[in-house]
Amino acid sequence: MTTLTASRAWSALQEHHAEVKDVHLRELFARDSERGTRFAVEAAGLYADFSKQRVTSRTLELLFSLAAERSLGARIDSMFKGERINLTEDRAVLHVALRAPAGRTIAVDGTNVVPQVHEVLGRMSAFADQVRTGGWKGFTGKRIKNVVNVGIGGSDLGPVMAYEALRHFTPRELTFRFVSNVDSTDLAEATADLDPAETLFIIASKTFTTQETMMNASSARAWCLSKLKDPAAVAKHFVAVSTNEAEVKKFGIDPANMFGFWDWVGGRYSMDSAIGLSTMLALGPQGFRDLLAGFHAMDEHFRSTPFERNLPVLMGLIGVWNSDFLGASTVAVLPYDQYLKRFPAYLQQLTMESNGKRVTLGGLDVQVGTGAIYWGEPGTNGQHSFYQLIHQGTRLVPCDFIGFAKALNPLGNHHDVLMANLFAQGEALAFGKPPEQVRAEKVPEQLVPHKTFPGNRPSTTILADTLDPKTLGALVALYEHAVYTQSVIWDINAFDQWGVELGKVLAKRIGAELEPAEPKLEHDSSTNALIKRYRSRR
Ligand code: G6Q
Repeated sequence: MTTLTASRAWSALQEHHAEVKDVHLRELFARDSERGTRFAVEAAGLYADFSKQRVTSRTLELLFSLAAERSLGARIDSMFKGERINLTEDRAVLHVALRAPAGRTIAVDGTNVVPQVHEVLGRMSAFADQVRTGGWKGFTGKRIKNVVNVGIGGSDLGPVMAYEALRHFTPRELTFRFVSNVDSTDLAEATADLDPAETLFIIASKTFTTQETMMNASSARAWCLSKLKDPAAVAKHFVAVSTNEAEVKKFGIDPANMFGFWDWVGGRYSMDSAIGLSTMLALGPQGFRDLLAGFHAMDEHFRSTPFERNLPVLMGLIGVWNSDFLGASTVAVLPYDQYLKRFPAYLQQLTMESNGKRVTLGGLDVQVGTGAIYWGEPGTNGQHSFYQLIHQGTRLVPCDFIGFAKALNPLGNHHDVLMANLFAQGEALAFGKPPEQVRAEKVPEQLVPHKTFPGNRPSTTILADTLDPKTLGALVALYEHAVYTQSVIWDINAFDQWGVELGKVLAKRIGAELEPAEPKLEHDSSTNALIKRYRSRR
C-alpha cells in the first residue's frame, strides 16, 4: 500500500483543504438551506447531525475516496470474518461476535464461535437470575445485597460506565461498587459500609495476572474472611470472569463460578462479554440482551451500509479530517445526560488506547497525527468550566454533543432547559457572534473583541429517543467502529497496547527497591532522588 501522505486521495484532500480552509460554517449554511438535514444520518436509533462539521459534499467525497484507497470495505469484512487483523498479537478481533444472534456463523480458525458466546450468556443469565431473586445465598445463608466488581482498564471502565449509564433500569435493593485502583483507598471506601456476608465480588480479569486486580482481589478475600472466617466462604462470595482457568483455580475460585471469554476479545472491547457480568446483574438478562441488540444493530449498519450513509464511517472520516487537515488534536465528548457521566472516561480508553499509535502496521512512522485526545464532562456542568476555551480560545476543539428526546426522570421543565442548552452550544460554536453584531448591541468599543465569538467551531450532535440498554449498545458500537475506521485510514493497529508495558516493568523494578532493605538505586538522578525522599518519609 502507498504511504498515506503519498496517496492520491490524500493529495486531493490537501488541495481541497487549501481551497476551503477559510470558508466559515455561516457561509456553508447560507449557501444550502437544507444543510442541517442533508448532513444528518440515522442508524440503530441514533440520529447524528454532521452539518456543523467543517465539511462540504466535496470534502466527504474525497474522504470516501481515501477510504476506498485504504480498502476500508475489505478491512471491515476482514474483521467480521474473524481474520487475525491484530497483527502484532496475532489475534482475531471479534467483539462483533459477542453480540451476534444465535444461529449466526462467525468462525475463528474454522470454529464457529457464536455457539460458545451464547453458552456463556446462558450461564451468566442463570447466575444473574439466581442472585437477583435471592436464590444465590451467601455463606451464612444471607441474601446477596452488594456486588463489587474488581478489575481495571477494560475490565472496569465498560462495566462502571454501563452501570452508571443504565442505573435507571437497575433494582435499588442491590448496591454496585467498582474497585480498580491499586490505591487501597479504592477498596477501603467501596467496602466501608458493606457486610461481607451480603457481598459478592466479581474478579474481572482476562489474564488473571494483572497486578492491581490481583492485589485488590486478595485484599477483598482477606476482608471477606476476616468476618466469615472459613475459606469455604470464598465459593459463595467470589466469582471470576477470565480466560485463565488455571489462575482462577489457584486463587480459590471454583471454575464452576467462572465465566469465560476468548483471546479474540480485547480488554477495551469487552464490556459485552462476560466482563459485563456486573451489567447483567444490574439489568437482568433481558436488559443485557437488549444492550447486545443495540450493539448488533450498529454492527449490521457498519458492515452493510454504503459509506455515504454509514454513521461510524462518517464519524471516523470526519475525525481524520479534523485532526489531520484542520489541525485539531482533541475531541470533547459532551453528553447532556447525567447518567453518561462516565462515558467520556470510557471513550478515553477506547479511542486513545486504540489509536494512540505512531507506527503503521508495517512498522513505519505514520507521518500524520493519529488518535485525538478525548475528554469531556456531562452538560451543563462543562459550560460553567471549560467551554470558555472551546468558544473563544486559540485551539480548535471539535465537540460531540449527545442528547435524548425523553427524560428518564422528568421533573418540571428541567429536560427542556437541558436540551435548550445542548442545542444552543452547537449553534453558538458554529455561528459565533461577529463584531458587527456585538457593536450593534452598543457594547463599548474596548469590549468588542472580548465579546466577539469567532464561531466556525465544529461539532456533531447525536440525538436518540431514550437512554436505554439498546441505545447505549448502539452508541458504544458507533464509537468502536469509528475508531476502527480511523485506524484503517492511518494503517495502524487499533487492537494492541504495547505502550502500557514499559511503565509496568519499571514499577516492578522500583517496587523491589522500596523493600525495607532499601537496595542501591541505579536510576537517573531524578528518579533516585524521588525514591529516596519517599523512603525517608513514608
Ligand atoms: C484493554 C487493555 C487493558 C486491560 C487491563 C486489564 O484493551 O488490554 O486495559 O483491559 O489491563 O487486564 P485484565 O483484564 O487482564 O486484568
